[in-house]
Amino acid sequence: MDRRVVEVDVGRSVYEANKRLADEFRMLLDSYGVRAYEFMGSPGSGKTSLIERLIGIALNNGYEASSIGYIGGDVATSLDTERVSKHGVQHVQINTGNICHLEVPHIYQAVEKLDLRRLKMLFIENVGNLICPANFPLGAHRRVLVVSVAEGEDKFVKHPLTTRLADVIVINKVDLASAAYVDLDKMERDARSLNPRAPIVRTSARTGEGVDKLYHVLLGG
Ligand SMILES: Nc1nc2c(ncn2[C@@H]2O[C@H](COP(=O)(O)OP(=O)(O)OP(=O)(O)O)[C@@H](O)[C@H]2O)c(=O)[nH]1
Ligand SMILES: [Mg+2]
Repeated sequence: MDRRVVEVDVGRSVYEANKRLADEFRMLLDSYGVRAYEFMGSPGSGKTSLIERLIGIALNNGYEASSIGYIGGDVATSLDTERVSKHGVQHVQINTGNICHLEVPHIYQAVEKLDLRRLKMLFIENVGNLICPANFPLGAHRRVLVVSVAEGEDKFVKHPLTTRLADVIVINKVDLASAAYVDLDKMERDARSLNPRAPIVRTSARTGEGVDKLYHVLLGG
């Protein structure tokens, strides 16, 4: 390794304790028959926009609004929850203050405000951050990583841990790919080299391209 590069090793006990809590929360969800999807990604990558699109598809497919839940994590504001609440779904905003990711205790507080007995599908939007959420799984059945082309071509290789841990990888804002001079095939190859198992879906939350495919990947797997 280049001697000028320093790698930081954080103690494992915090991560392990969180993982145990996440497993317990997953069991709670399973006991109510709820499927949960966690969305991680940089600020502005399109997490809320994609969730809104997916909610729209679920409603068109016959899901009742009350059977869909949304927990939005943000440092401040309830802007995302206000957007999502327009679809009539159950919703809770969590403001983390200066914490850069959600943790399981946040989610327990949030679900107290949801009617779990009615829920079938729960979207959890983590705080916009490509680093911190990775080590703190929340117990969702699928962890969805959203990277937009506007962030640059290199985000997967610069964030290998988050890329490896994702169950589904989304390359969003493909409508802007040529304007951003991004090679989508190269992005996909980079993601695939780090994570051979996760489906990779190209989407535009603006035009709707690829969102049906994402919906089926999430519900199918
Ligand atoms: N052109 C284009 N714009 C998009 C797309 N997806 C989202 N946007 C826009 O990008 C901006 C950020 O989208 P959000 O959905 O709020 O992003 P986010 O990841 O939820 O952001 P945070 O919650 O702040 O982390 C908004 O102006 C969206 O309209 C897309 O596929 N194409
Ligand atoms: Mg958002």
